[in-house]
Amino acid sequence: MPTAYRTCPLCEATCGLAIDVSEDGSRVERIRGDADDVFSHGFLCPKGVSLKELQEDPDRLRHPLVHGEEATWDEAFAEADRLLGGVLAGGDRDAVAVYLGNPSAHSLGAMLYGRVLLKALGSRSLFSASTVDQYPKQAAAGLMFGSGATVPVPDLDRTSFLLVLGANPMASNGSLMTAPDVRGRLRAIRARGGRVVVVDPRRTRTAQEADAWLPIRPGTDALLLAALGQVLHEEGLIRLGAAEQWVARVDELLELVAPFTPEAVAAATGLEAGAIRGLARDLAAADSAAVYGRIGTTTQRFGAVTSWLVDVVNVLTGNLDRPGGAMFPRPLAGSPNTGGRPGRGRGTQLGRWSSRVRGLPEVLGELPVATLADEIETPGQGQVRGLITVAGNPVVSTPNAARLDAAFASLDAMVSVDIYRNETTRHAHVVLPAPPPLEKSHYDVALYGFAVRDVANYSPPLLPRDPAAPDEWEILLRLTGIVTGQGPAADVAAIDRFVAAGMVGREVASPTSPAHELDPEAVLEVLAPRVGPERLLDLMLRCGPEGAGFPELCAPGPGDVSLAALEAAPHGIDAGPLRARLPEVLRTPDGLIDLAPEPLIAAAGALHELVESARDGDGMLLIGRRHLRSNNSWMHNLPVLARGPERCTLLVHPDDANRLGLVDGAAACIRSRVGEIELPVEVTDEMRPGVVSAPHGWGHDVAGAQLRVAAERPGANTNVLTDELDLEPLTGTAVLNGIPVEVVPVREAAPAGHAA
Ligand SMILES: Nc1nc2c(c(=O)[nH]1)N[C@H]1C(S)=C(S)[C@@H](COP(=O)(O)OP(=O)(O)OC[C@H]3O[C@@H](n4cnc5c(=O)[nH]c(N)nc54)[C@H](O)[C@@H]3O)O[C@H]1N2
Ligand SMILES: Nc1nc2c(c(=O)[nH]1)N[C@H]1C(S)=C(S)[C@@H](COP(=O)(O)OP(=O)(O)OC[C@H]3O[C@@H](n4cnc5c(=O)[nH]c(N)nc54)[C@H](O)[C@@H]3O)O[C@H]1N2
Ligand code: SF4
Ligand SMILES: [Mo]
Repeated sequence: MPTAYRTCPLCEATCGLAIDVSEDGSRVERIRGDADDVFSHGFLCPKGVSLKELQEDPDRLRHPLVHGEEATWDEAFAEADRLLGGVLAGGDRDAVAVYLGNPSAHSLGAMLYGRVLLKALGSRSLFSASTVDQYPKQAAAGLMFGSGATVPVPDLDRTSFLLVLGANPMASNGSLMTAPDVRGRLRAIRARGGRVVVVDPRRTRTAQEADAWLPIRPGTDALLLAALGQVLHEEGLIRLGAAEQWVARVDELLELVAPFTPEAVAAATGLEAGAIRGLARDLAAADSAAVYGRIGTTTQRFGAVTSWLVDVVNVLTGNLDRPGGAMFPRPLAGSPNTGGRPGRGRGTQLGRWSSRVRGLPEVLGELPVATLADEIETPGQGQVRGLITVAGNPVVSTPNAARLDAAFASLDAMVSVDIYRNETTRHAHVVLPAPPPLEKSHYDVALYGFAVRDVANYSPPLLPRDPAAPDEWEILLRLTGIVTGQGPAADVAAIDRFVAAGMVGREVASPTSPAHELDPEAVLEVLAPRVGPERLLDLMLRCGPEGAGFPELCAPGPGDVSLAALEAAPHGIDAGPLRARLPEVLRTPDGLIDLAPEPLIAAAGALHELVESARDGDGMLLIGRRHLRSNNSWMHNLPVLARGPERCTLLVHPDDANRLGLVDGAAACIRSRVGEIELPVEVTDEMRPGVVSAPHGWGHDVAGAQLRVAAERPGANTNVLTDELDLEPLTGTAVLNGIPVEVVPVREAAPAGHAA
C-alpha cells in the first residue's frame, strides 16, 4: 500500500502525517504520525487521524448549494453573480462585507487568494476571526517591532523557564507558537532542570504538568505583568541583554509600572504578593526564560496591554532574541519581516479609519467582527447588504451570536465558501464547497511565522478532486471576477497570471530581492508551468531568506530553497533552531523597539481602575476552554472525535456549586447581559472559585444545518452570552473571557402531586 507524507492542516502544530492510500489512490486507508518529519517526529493528535472521516463524512458538501438546493458550479456562480452584482450595482463597495474564518489561515489557496479577493472587492467592510482571537498580540507586536507578523515566540526547546499565561497547549496544541508535540517539549524543559509556571483561572492539563499554577482572576494578567516589571526595576534585576542597544523608551515604561507593586495588585489579581515577587526573581535568575500568553490573555479587556507587557517582561529580563528566551522565527516564505529593507520600515498604525456605525478602530486592515451585526442592521450609505464568508462560522464564534444570526437572515446576498452547511452557512444563498484538506495542496505560509524552529514543508494534493469542482483558490478567483464585474465565468487563468505578475513585479522592484532588476517575463517563465498557489509559493520560497533565487537567470539567492527542493523533501526541510534576528527583523521607522508605544501607554491608564474594581464578590465570571478532540466549531460531526463523555459542560468549583445550589450532572442556566443558555454542570476543584468555564463552538441544534452527528449532542453556543459591546479598546477584539454571568440551577418540572 503506498504511503504519502503530508502536513496536517487542522491546527497550528503542523504535524507530519504518514498516510496509507488505497492501491488505486482514491481512498485513505490509515493515518499515522510521520516519524521522519523534521519537526513533529511522529507526533500526532486524534484530529490528525480524523482527516479520513472528514474526507468521507456524508454531511460534508460535495456540490454547491443554491438557495439550499444542490446545483452545478456554473449555476452557483451565476447566482452569486446575480446577487452580489445586485448589491454592488448601487456603487457602494462597502455594501459587500467579507468574513475570513480560522481555517483560511490554514489553507494555502485561501491565504494567497483571499487577499486577492479582498483587494479586488475594495470594501472596508472586512472582518475575520482575528478580532475574536490574536489581533491584540499582533497590534502590540506591530507597535513594538514594526509589523504585526513580528511576534516573538518562546524558544521552547532551549528555555529553562517558561511562564505561560492564558494558554492551554496540552489541549490546543499551541497557538502563536507552532510546535508539534507541545507536551513532549514541555516535559523536556523540566527534564533538563527547567521550570514551567502556568497562570490560568483553571488548573488545566498544562497547569497539571507544570511546576506551579497561579490561579489568577480573569482579566487581570496585565496587573501581574506590570508588577513583575515593577519588581524587576525596584530590585535592580533589569538586564536588557542582547536587545539593549535596540530598545527605546525604557524610562517611560518603568514610570508606567511603578505604582503596580505586588502588594497593590494582589487583591485584584487574587495572587499573593510574595508569589508575584518570587516569580519576578525567578524569571530574572533563570539562565533563560520566556513569557508566553495566548487566547486567555488576548480576548480580554486588557488584551493589547497584556500582550505588550508579556514582551516587556521578555525584554526587561534580557530574554528577547536570545536562545532559550522569546525569539523571532525566520520563515522561509512570505513574511513581511524577511523582505524589504532589513531593520527599518513603515511601522504599524492602528485606527487608520473607523467603522461606520460604532466608530470602532480599523486594525491591520480590518474592522472588529463584534460590529458586523451593526453594519448589517443600520441603514445608510455603507450598510452591509451582501456578505462573503470564507471558512468561517461567525454565528457560533463571535459575540452576541443570536443577534448576528438574525442579521444574517436579513442579507440580500450571502455567499459562503465552506465545506459544511452549518449554523452560519445555512443562511447563505449560495454555498461553494471548497475541496476538503486532503484534496488540496498545503503549505503553512502563516504558521511558520510563529514556529519554534525554522522549518518548511509542502504537501501536494493527496486525493483526486472531482474534475468538475474548482480548487479553493479558483473559487476565490471566480468570486474576484464577480466582484470586479467580469461576470460569473471570468478567465481564472488570466486573473491568476495578473496576480503572479504583480508579485513578480514587487520582487523585481525590491533591492533586497534576488529577483531585483530581472526581466519580469523571464521570471514568470522560470516559474512556469506552475500556476495558482504553487507559482506564488515557489516565488516566495525562492525570494525568501534561504531561497535559491533564480540561478536559471544567473541570479542565485542566499540558499537553495524552492518549491522543487520542498517537493524533493517529503518530510520537510529543517533550517535549524531559532536564531538571533535583532536588528534586521525590525520594521519600525527609527529601527528601534518601542518599549512604551503611546497607544498602549494610553490604554494602560485604565489599569488603575482595574486595581480598584477587580474583587471577589458574589458574581461569577465565565471563561472559555478547548478540548483536544475539537476544533473551534467545526469538527463535532466526526464520530471518531465526537465519542466520549459530554464535553460542552459548565465547570464549577465545589464551593460555588454549594453556594449556588448547582448539582453535578444537572443543568444550569447561565445568563449574561445579552443572552442565556443551559449547560450541564461539572463540579471540579480545578476551577478558581468565582470562575466558571465553558467551551465555545457548540450549539449544533439549529434548523437548516446539515450536521447529523453533531446534532445528536449539540451543546450550547456560549457566544450567545458574550457581549458585542465589550471590546478591547485598541483593536476592537471581543472580550470572550471574564464575562460577568449569573448561574442558577434549572429546576426540573416538579412531578405531579408534589409541591415545588
Ligand atoms: N467564546 C469564545 N469564542 C471564540 C473563541 C473562544 O475562545 N471563546 N475563540 C475564537 C477563535 S481563537 C477563533 S480562531 C474563532 C474561530 O472562528 P471561525 O473561524 O468563524 O470558526 P470556525 O469554527 O473555525 O469555523 C471554520 C469554518 O470553516 C469551515 N472549513 C473548514 N475547513 C475548511 C476549508 O478548508 N475551506 C473552507 N472554505 N472552509 C473550511 C468549517 O466548515 C467552518 O464553517 O472563534 C473564536 N470564538
Ligand atoms: N483541540 C483544539 N485545538 C485548538 C483549537 C480548538 O478549538 N481545539 N483552536 C485553535 C485556535 S483557533 C486557537 S486561537 C488556539 C488557542 O490556543 P490556547 O490559547 O492554548 O487555547 P485554550 O485552550 O482556550 O487556552 C486558553 C486558556 O486561557 C485561560 N483563561 C481564560 N481567561 C483567562 C484570563 O483572564 N487570564 C489567564 N491567564 N488565563 C485565562 C483558560 O482557562 C484556558 O485554559 O487553539 C487552537 N487549537
Ligand atoms: S496537533 Fe494539530 S497539526 Fe498535529 S495532528 Fe493534531 S490537529 Fe493535526
Ligand atoms: Mo483562533
